[in-house]
Amino acid sequence: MDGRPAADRDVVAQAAARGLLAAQGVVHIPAFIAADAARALHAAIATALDDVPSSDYGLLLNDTWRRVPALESWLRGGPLGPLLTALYGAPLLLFQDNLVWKRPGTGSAIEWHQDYSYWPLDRPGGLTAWLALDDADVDSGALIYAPGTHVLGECEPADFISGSGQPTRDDLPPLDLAAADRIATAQPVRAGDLLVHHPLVLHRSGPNPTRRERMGLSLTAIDADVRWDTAHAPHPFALSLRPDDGVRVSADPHFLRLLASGGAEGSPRF
Ligand SMILES: O=C(O)CCC(=O)C(=O)O
Repeated sequence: MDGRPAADRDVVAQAAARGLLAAQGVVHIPAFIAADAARALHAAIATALDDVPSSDYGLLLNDTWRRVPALESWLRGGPLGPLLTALYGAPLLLFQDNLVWKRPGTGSAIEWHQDYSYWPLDRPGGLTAWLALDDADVDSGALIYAPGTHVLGECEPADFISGSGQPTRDDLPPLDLAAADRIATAQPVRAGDLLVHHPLVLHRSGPNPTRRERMGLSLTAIDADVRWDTAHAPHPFALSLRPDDGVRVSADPHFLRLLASGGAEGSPRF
């Protein structure tokens, strides 16, 4: 304790988190939710998805929140909206989530990539929030970042899953994977921690050959001003929602608003 009132400490912590995000492209927020709450979300997701098959990458699923009521109510009334809005500084909506559940013995890595490469959107406006629903270290597939690489701008898309066939983009600079490897920094987490990263920061994660579970939920929060650009990247929403390019994504009620003030559980914690 530093003797300052709690509200002042929050302001200082928030400024520090924004500074880290701007400088490194990623900020780690330990114990964002209680470990028990993270375990409860893990259990609710596992129960809802018991019929969904895994691959050698584990169980990867888009828009998990639409199948798991406990997750939906956490997103609507929990602390995520307030925190992300405070970090980003403008209204956000939840574009999608991507569950990455690396069960024990998951053999494949997720390769270096920038998240924006896979968004059918006109700009990298927004943040990715990655919620740890298990403890994870580098042996069990924790995220690994190349800090600061968000300032390089958009690079050529990479197949973050081998063979996923991302279209090539000769107009963009190649990813410098050797440089990323040199500065690679693993980010171990405990269940309930949150990582928030810039859509252009390079990151990857290894396999999980351990006997431990490693469930993480990657949440794409986008600026309410971002518009559709389906030529930017292939995405299932292009087929299911058939959006018109140039229109604001926020015009579609399909997407959840991430509110700056949540419910009883919803005050931001830095
Ligand atoms: O959870 C993982 O292993 C990968 C997540 C990821 O690449 C992301 O959140 O953008």
